[in-house]
Amino acid sequence: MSKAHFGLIGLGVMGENLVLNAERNGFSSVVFNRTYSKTQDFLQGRGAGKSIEGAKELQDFVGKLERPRRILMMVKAGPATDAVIEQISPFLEEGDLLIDGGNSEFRDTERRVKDLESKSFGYIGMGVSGGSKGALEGPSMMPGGTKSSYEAIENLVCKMAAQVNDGPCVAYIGPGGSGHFVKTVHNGIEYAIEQILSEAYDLMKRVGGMNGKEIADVMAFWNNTEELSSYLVEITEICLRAKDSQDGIEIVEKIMDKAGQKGTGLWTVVSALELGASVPTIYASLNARVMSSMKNQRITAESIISRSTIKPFHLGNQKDGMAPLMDAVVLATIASYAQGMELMRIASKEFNYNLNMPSIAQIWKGGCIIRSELLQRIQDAYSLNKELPNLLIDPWFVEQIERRISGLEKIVAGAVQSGIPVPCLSSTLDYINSYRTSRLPQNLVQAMRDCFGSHTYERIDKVGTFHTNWLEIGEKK
Ligand code: NBP
Repeated sequence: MSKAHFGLIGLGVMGENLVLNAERNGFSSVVFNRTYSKTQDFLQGRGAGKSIEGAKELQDFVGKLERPRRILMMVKAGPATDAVIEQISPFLEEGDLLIDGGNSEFRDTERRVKDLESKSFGYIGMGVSGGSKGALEGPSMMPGGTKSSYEAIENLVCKMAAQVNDGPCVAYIGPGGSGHFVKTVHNGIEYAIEQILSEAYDLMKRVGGMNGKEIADVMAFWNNTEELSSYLVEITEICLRAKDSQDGIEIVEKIMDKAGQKGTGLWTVVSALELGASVPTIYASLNARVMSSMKNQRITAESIISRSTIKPFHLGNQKDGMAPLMDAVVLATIASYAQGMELMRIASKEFNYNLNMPSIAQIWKGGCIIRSELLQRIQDAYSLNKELPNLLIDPWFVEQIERRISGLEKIVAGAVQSGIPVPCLSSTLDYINSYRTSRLPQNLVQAMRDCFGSHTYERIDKVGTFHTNWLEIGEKK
């Protein structure tokens, strides 16, 4: 019997769809799942009548694959991934390749690449984005590891990936854990855009008094513009239109206002802090989730600390897509991408990833959760200038800032006066204002640090490191 082209471990939401995708693209497959009943259910259900067979034991699974073996693991990140690697390793032979498609922490991937390659196996850490539908129809994939390992799966992943005008949404990212690093940043940007759209919804609801249908109409308008046309705006409209079949009430209004933040969003912010990258809009979205989960405390605090009353202010007209609010959402979305790209640029230097920024923008244009028309502009900006320090200074983005900043200012000011939290919108304004200010007040921070701790400081009028005996020369009234 001929051996199968491709093996998949982990028949969860993603694994099931990815193996159907591979099979549809001409790769006969073998599947393995820890709980065998799931394998049986799959083979009798969605996998029936296809070039997919199952295996109950890992040894049998490995034996059914052509060499060098290409095995995709789609299991929970962390100890589960290590457990699978440990269990399958005794059955692998030189040149066989393991691909981790889960949301692994990039340092775990660095370790696994080294470990597996020292045993003459190949190892690819591959971020996969697109949810269950993307996994089936064509996801965006971010594979990192040794180039020769990538070449062994290039044909497979290029066929499985989403396709856009200039090619498949997959490309070699770089060595080690770079693929998972890029996926982590992708998810950080995803957190931010979700929060930005939620803040816009909150303002339209609480200040504008708009209902779900009216807000959904605005999302539809935004989705027809170059600046905001995106998968996340599209699904926001869909979510807002969904009604409970029992009572006709919008389902969104019945959902508990708590969101978790473990994993990739957290890792994005931790990496940014470690690398000295400024990502305030992304951080604000993470913190918004932390605050959201403190539901009981918020309920208590609302009855203790009196809140500002809502003072109506102009969010815009529905027929022109709530122009000032749209300005604010566009700039916060741009800031989220800019911060993510900046974080990757810094990480690329620090970890020698040699990331190709236009290529990353290209593979995010289709299949993934943050796909948007804006990514074409981002790709163009980095194609024009591979060393661009920040997207905000590319001419097209400068024009956006100049055209829209007064809208962002008005929206943030109005929200502040009404006591409505807009963490992503307000931190975007601070981000842009800080970035376009050549002299910030950190001169005083440096003076204080030198005053209490002799930390020294640099001067703008002479070269060197200086210390002042502040208590002697400074005057106190
Ligand atoms: P699911 O939660 O649907 O499935 C998890 C799979 O992991 C199951 O097949 C489960 O086997 C297996 N597994 C676990 Br849990 N512990 C295991 C262990 N110790 N040994 C062997 N197998 C184990 O996950 P999913 O949503 O398909 O996600 C899979 C990976 O892809 C995760 O890393 C996730 O973060 C990532 N991801 C998910 C999405 C998404 O939209 N869902 C998108 C992108 C990436 P069992 O059946 O025996 O429990």
